[in-house]
Amino acid sequence: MNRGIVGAIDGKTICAISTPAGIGGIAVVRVSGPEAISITNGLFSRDLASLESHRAAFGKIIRGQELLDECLATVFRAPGTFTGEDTVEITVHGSTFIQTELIRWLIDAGCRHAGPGEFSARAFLNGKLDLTQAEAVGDLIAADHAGAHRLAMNQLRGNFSLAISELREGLIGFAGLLELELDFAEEDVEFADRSQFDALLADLLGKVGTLADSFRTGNAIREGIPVAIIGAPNRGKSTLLNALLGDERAIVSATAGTTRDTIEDTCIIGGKKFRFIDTAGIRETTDEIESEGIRRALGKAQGASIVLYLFDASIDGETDVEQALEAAAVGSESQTAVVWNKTDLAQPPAARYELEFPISAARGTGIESIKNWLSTWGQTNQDSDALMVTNIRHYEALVEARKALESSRKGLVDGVPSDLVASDIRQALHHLGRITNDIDPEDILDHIFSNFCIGK
Ligand SMILES: Nc1nc2c(ncn2[C@@H]2O[C@H](COP(=O)(O)OP(=O)(O)OP(=O)(O)O)[C@@H](O)[C@H]2O)c(=O)[nH]1
Ligand SMILES: [Mg+2]
Repeated sequence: MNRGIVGAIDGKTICAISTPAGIGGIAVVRVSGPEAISITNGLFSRDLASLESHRAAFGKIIRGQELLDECLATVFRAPGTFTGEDTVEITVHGSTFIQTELIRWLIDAGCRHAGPGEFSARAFLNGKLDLTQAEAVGDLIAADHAGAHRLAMNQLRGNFSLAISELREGLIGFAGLLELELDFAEEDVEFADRSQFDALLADLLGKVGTLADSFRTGNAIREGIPVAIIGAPNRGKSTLLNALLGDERAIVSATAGTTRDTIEDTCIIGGKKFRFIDTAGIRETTDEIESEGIRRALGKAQGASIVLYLFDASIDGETDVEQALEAAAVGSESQTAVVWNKTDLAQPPAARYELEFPISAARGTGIESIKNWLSTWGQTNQDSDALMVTNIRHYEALVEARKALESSRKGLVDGVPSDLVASDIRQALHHLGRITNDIDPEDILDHIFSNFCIGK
């Protein structure tokens, strides 16, 4: 039977290389578990057993007559460690031979090789992190730009968990009163004030809704905010893509219909990652390949957070811009900017839309103002650090909690029996609890930790 990571946690001392695979100046091997200090001690030239917690000792890795490396061993004593167990971090020279040999020596001495995410899973099981924080460790390591880093850090510091537990606490009190009513069902009393309850549910629904709705933005910030560049052929879409990326990524030519497939690439602007998507020029065509390209272009426009719709100032002056935007049926959740290109050849018509950028993609003028505008995307007016949901598991739980809250609110209005309302409230509590600390069935935990890599 396939035992998952959580099921496989056996109280044994584990070891793994925690730095990336390959050669480096140094590498860190982590050992965690009840025998972490004694096992490492058996391979180390100096006495680690007497070393204070959070202290490092410089020494040699030695087995019998065999000298493997000179290294630093840092001792962390339970419970004040990441995993909550005794831990030793051995910093060796980063040769692949030394790293794998050290792991082999540790295993010979009684360690087990850690499973993926097992250090974090142990931290969770020992109550050092709640689930959202354990997940944030993974996100923090994966963050490759400031936006993703800030979201992960916020979550790691427990801000998200705090918001969820506040929501739960609000509900728990009322749930208790409702349950009490059930105990006194014979007497037909109401302990829970219905109008207060309705106000509480309305407030919670607002908060849960805001969090759930932040997923689209939060996820885009983490993965790269999708920006589709669309317009008729030859408007300079590929030239704009290249200008935004600062790279000759796409082929540019005076032939209409140059770009067939969509071309995507990311770059970081103002600490946020953007995923720019250059697309095939939209026009009536009988060419099968081009038609497919146009179909994909329109699809990308619909899935994008931002659409840059390009017009050519030298030929589109009379074009019905509104109709073109409508025909592209840009998704209601995308923000569209009208971009007038080739302003080196002609002046664009007087601005009529909320967002218009006059540019010359070929000369690079106006590109900065597009970038400045992009870098403000996703910022709420009040607080640029507003909590955002970035994890699909959290999003799903919030959506379920919202459903249960809506149903209990409706139940109150319709005067359904208290036990049904109470059952909806319990559902809402269950879904909120799932996000942070409810001990879920093992398979869910396994699913979460198996997305980690070994050594985490
Ligand atoms: N004068 C001028 N020419 C430009 C500008 N931007 C692009 N062009 C030219 O316009 C032509 C079309 O540019 P592309 O970037 O290939 O246009 P596109 O929208 O990607 O075209 P398709 O892929 O065919 O849909 C090329 O000859 C570019 O050099 C500009 O700002 N000024
Ligand atoms: Mg093109």
